[in-house]
Amino acid sequence: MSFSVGIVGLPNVGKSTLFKALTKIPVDIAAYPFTTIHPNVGVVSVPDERLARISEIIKPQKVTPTVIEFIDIAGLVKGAHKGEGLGNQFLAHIRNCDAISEVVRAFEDPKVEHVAGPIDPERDIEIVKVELLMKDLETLEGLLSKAGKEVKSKDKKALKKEELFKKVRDWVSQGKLISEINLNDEERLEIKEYQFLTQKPILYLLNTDDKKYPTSGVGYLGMNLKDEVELSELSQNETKDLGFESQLDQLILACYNILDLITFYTVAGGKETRAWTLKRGLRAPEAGGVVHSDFKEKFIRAEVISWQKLLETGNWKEARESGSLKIVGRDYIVQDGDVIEFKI
Ligand SMILES: Nc1nc2c(ncn2[C@@H]2O[C@H](COP(=O)(O)OP(=O)(O)OP(=O)(O)O)[C@@H](O)[C@H]2O)c(=O)[nH]1
Ligand SMILES: [Mg+2]
Repeated sequence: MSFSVGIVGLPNVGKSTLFKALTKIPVDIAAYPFTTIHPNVGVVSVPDERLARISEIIKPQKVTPTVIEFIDIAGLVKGAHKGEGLGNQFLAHIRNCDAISEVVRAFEDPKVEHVAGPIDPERDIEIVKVELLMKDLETLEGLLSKAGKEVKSKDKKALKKEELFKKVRDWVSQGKLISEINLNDEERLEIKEYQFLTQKPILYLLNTDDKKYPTSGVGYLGMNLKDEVELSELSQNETKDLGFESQLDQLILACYNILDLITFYTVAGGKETRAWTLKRGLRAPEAGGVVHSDFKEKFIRAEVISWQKLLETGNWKEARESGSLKIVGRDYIVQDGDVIEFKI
């Protein structure tokens, strides 16, 4: 299972252009709004210097990076939550994603219509924010009316849940994203199952060729997607001379980071070095489950070494013999960069 990032934004801002640059999948890109109707789905390898370094010493037959999924979703417009434009359907697609990468248009081009009027990134961000909030509000009202019925049966748990829904509803109706509301861990977990749109982490991507915008900041990257897609069609040799540095890797890693993911590695007895993705804070059997369902169910113990330590010792056998491999049990919390061998 991979984690997914939904590419979200107004029509004609460059969402499919980004998707194509990332995945190389030939999708429809055109200068009219609502070119994309059904979502495009593709997976992208996560760039990983550490995997390359580990592979240099293990020398496996095969090297497999971990992946992240991108979903190019139909453009949304003001009033989408009430059915404007392509309406509500795309909101369901956003619901299924783990994070959002919002493409914001800052490029000027008279040939490419902008449905909201003149170029104005801040206004566009606000439009999308309001739509996502309105959708969450609608979901919360639905949950509250359902909870109201359950509360009549005087169930303590139901009562507590209703209180939580009310608290969240009040904040959302004041324009606060659910990810920004001050909730404790228990509350956060409690509402997680409802997959609220504004509880998902967001990375803003400003699509611009204007040097007045900085290329990165907190929660945002600036890049020119038209250049990126053109560059992605060239071979490595051709791009070398252009002196253009792609920022796609930076974008993939930024998405990885907002999802709070870590990477661990397996070496399969030297046959294949492979990177895997795990939610931060999970334990060894869960990591095993990512590799193979048996590794979770029949987990006994695991041998673990950090990737740096493995490089220092030189190879797996050496690491074992010198006592650098740690033997860990079910409770071990997997760390970013661990190289693991599961024992079942
Ligand atoms: N000048 C310029 N044009 C761009 C840039 N990025 C995308 N475009 C053009 O803008 C138009 C729309 O791009 P798409 O990638 O199809 O936009 P979209 O957001 O997927 O649009 P919808 O699917 O309709 O919601 C195309 O003609 C692209 O070539 C850019 O950075 N500069
Ligand atoms: Mg599109």
